[in-house]
Formats: sequence, structure tokens, C-alpha cells
Amino acid sequence: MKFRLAAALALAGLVLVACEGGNGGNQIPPPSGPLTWSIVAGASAQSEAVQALDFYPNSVTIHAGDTVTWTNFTSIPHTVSIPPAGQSPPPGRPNPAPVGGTIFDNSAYISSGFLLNGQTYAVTFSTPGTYAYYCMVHPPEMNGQIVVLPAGAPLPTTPQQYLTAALADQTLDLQAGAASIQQFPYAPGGTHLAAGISPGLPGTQPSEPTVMRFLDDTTANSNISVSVGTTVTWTNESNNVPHTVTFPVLGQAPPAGPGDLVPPSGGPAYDGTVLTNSGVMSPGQSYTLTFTKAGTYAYYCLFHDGPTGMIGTVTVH
Ligand SMILES: [Cu+2]
Repeated sequence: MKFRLAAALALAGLVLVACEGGNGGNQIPPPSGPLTWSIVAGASAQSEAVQALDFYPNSVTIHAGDTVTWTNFTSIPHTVSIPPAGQSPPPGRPNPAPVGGTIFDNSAYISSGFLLNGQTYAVTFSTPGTYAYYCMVHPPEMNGQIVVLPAGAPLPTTPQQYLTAALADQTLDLQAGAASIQQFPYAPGGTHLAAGISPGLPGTQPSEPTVMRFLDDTTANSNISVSVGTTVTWTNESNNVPHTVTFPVLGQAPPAGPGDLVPPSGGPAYDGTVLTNSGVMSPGQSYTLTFTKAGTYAYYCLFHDGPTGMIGTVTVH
């Protein structure tokens, strides 16, 4: 039944085209319907240690009526949040739940909520215009743009060209992230560690790549060994994301994140008996702890200790 209806509509279309073709040519234009365009939200490498905080491709030009799908293949959440042109997304904590429907017509804000682990978000753009969109989890660096042209207008780039450029851009960002580990600014194997790192280090423009690891050297080693009484310092050497340094009571799991909802706790020393938490460490901020009792202590970033694996150990002997 559906097939017959479709065939009938197609036939009617042919008749219409034939009637409109004033000079009797028998060329029939190729069928042109709405297209679907694919964008990747974020990318990762090295067991998610290196994360690229961007949309690939970053700017896509489509026709009104086309659909864009975003997919996040990483395990850290991203959102696709689209305010009407010229407006900002709502302030405050990122909303994990979707807002609005699947059509964007420039009249109201819509958002995917949290996407992760292969989840997809599809939006049909009905109205010509230029629309900036944002990941609410990773401001300010993670944003993109959709340019919607009237149906039938020439498009500058084919889907295949976008795919090629997107893969190249993603590769460059992930390579730059991995290379930033070489910028580790302290003596390797010492008592000053990095809680995350990114190209350019703190004080530079937020970069798109970031390394979600505790680092004690230029190999992303997260496990150190010190003697009783040693003071260890961590500095967030990224320019783009917050981290925490959190030691739970020995043998216990860390508190559930995200890190900005768990208050700082504990004192300047740690012996395994009290939850000891830096609180949010913004880019450039440091945290110092003295270890007073022998043992092996696991510690966690409460933003990134899930599948991203931002976990280290301090062995005190
Ligand atoms: Cu972290």
C-alpha cells in the first residue's frame, strides 16, 4: 500500500515536471529531498585520556528542511544546545535532560541534554539563518555553527568533503592533545604533579584538546611513591577544564560527582582516615597535601573518574 502510494506520488511528480518543462525537453531533474548531515560531538584517544572538545565538522551549511545528527562516541557528556539566533543558552548548570523537540525553527531554545557513549541527537532545521550552538558542559571552547540556506540554494560543501575535513581536524586536535603531555612543566618523577594538561598550559586561550590524567612525568604516569612526611602538590595544567584531587577514606569509593557538587574537605595532611577533597581546581589552581602514614592511596578527579579514568595512586612508604 505504501509502495503504491509512493509510486503514485512519484508519477504525479513526473507529470508535473513534464507539464512545467515549457520547451518539451525530456530531461528530468534528479530527485532532491531533505538531506541528513552528520556531526561528531567530541572525540577521544588513548583510552579516553585525550579528549577533543569540539564539533567535527565545526560549521555546516545545509538547506532548510535538512536534518543534522550529532553523535558523541566518547564517555564524557556533551550537549548540543541551540538558542535562537543572537541569543545565549540559559545560564546555570548544564541540564542533562533534553529541552524542546526535534525541529529548530529559530523561535525557541532546544537542547539535546547529555549525549555520551554513542548517543545521537537529530534536529531538523526549518528556517534559513545562521545558528551558533554550544556544549553546555564545556564552555567556552566547545561550540559550532549551522548555516541554513533556503531550499534549492547552492551548497558550498558536499557531505563527503565535510567528512574528510572533519577527520583531519579531529586527528590534529587529538595529536595536539597527546603532544601536550610533553609540556609537563615539573621535574619528572618528583612531588609536583599535573592534574590534567592541555596545549599551551594555563593562561593561554582555551584549547580544544585536553588530557584527563594526573601526570607525574611526560608519559602520563599517575602513580607515585613517596616517603612518609612528603608534601605533594597538584596543579591543573589545562587551560580549559576543571579537575579535583580527591582522596576517599582508605578502601572506600570516592563520593559521586560531578566535582563541583562535592565540597572541599579534609585538612592539609592525609593519613587515609578522612575524605580529603580539593574542591574544584580551575585551570592554573594548585592543591597541596602532606602524607603522614604509610599505605597505598587511590585518588580521583570527581569530574573525570568514570570511564575516562582520571585516577591515580600515591604509595607512601
Ligand atoms: Cu578531571
